[in-house]
Amino acid sequence: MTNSQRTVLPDSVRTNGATHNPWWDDAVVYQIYPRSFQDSNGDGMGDLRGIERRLPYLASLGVDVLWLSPVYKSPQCDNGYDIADYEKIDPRFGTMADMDRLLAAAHHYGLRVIMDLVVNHTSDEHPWFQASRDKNDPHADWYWWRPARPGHTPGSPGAEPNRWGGSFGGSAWTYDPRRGEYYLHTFSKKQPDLNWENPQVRQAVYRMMNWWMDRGIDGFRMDVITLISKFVDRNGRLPGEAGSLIKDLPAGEEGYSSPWPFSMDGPRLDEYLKEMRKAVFSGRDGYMTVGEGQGISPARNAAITDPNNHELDMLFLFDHVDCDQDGAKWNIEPLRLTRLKKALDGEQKAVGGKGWASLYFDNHDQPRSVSRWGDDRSPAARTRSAKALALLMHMHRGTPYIYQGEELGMTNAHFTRLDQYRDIESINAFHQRVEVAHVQSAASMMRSLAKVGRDNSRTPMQWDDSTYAGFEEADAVDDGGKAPWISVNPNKDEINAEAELHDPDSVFNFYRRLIALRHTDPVVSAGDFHLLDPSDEHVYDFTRTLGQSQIITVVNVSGSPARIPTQASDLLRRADTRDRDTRLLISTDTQERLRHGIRTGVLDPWMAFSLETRLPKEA
Ligand code: TEU
Repeated sequence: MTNSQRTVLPDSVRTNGATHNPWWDDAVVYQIYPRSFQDSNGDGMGDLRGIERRLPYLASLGVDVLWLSPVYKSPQCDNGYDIADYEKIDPRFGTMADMDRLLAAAHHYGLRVIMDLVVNHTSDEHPWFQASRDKNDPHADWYWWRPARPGHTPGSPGAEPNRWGGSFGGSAWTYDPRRGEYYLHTFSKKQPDLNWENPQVRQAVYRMMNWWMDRGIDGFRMDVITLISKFVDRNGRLPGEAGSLIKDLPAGEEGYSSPWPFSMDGPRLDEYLKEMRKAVFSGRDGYMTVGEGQGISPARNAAITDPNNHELDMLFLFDHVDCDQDGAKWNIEPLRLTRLKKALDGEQKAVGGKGWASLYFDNHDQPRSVSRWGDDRSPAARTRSAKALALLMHMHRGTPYIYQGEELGMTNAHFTRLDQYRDIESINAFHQRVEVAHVQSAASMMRSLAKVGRDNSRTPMQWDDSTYAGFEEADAVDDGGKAPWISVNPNKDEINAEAELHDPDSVFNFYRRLIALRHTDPVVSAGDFHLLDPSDEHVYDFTRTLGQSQIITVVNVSGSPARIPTQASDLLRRADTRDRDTRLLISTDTQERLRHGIRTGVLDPWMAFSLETRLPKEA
């Protein structure tokens, strides 16, 4: 889309006047997981040259911003979320020259590029951490080092400074014999947490961020940024440490206590974010920042993203993607739509006045939404449910994020053996829960992994129906290359970009229309959100209103026919009386089918639509 076709709204309408002309108020972001996107050299791993090759595809989809998951130098224990050098590109992905080329080429297509910023932790192979292992080095205090629990032999079980568990299994503490102390790692032992209390750490991070901004990137997606400030007592002790004034939580089913309540949205988070804003972004224009928002309530999101507070442009909240979990990540329940409504409504309402929302279902940590909350068991149900979920999400107010392949309706991997998984979280969780803590049987854990394991969204992008789905050439492998690092989903024969580009009814073309709508219809980007019928378990319905214009969105989030709930049916009836002022914006079905549904009050399975109407002026 050229800029001239875009609707430019006055400040008072864009984000309710709270932000001055943010360019991103009608933008759509596309997340690339580089190792699974496009391999250009036959080593089985996607790379920067591969991304460059696919820019025309991304431009034709119509997105505005590319978010690249980490491509920095890394031992890849967590697929790059363990960085050993922030200013180098990992050779698996290419070179810094490739990065510069990609940036220039993306900008040429009018696409901005934001990088993943992983600064809650580094790799244990980062020179900062290596230096920190020496108590006399200037970096000695750059990480969370603690002595063994008094009265225990360092390195022996039970000698850890507190009972915290790491997100990827086992204790959150690892003993380093060289230093004679433990270091904290919220994630794996190869991902030590940086000590943000130390101003030198913060300055080093800001320097590095400026270095990237000066190179021409357009902002950052900030990994677990809400974990950088941890709760410590007035003596600097973490909860549960010997002598600490704060207790840690009791141990959970896997034998460890959770650090999260004490590390999410900690006491100095606002201070750090403001400091970062000033040190990196003051005097810059045309950038965007989005933080991963673990532990951020909708109200806190409104404050952090309120432009007057100078922290972040937006955050990813978790309420809506966590709404089918019963306690642990691995205990998944079938979706109850009223819970999803409550979560999304809470997120939307809180930023009705000030602040901003991110809109997403899928990313590299989530399973594929079409398999999770849609229906991937037949091609027809898959296509319909993928569109229904897309329409539901994209008609909200905020910035939508599309994760690679979501625009094709790509599904979960449906792996059946543990050796098909690559993700450290999934593999460690299996061992921890099945073999160590015995909280789940092997069969039940395999079911959990198939539902919510992160590899579900990490299988290679499906470009065509060739052996490796166009992610990689089969010839390259025959010529001594390596097969893709993770198996290609066999459904590439049916689900692939090549087929969908030419099919006007494809999921891809549906996404294209949703994106264009956001660019051209100010009600989609700026209209106020209002949830209708919060207690209906089958149909998700809401309005967006801007001046006299109103969009009514109704989605049957089920594979059975569903009755249009009362509030929506009222509004539809009234819109019908103004039929010259009412038009269909987008729908999963033909006009005829849709009219039939509205007339009878019963929607087909996964039927979804948005109508726009003009409200009569109040007398
Ligand atoms: O994720 C942080 C996070 O807490 C989760 O979403 C995580 O993926 C896990 O599934 C919780 O069960 C971020 C990154 O997005 C993720 O890929 C990294 O593994 C993690 O941080 C560590 O950097």
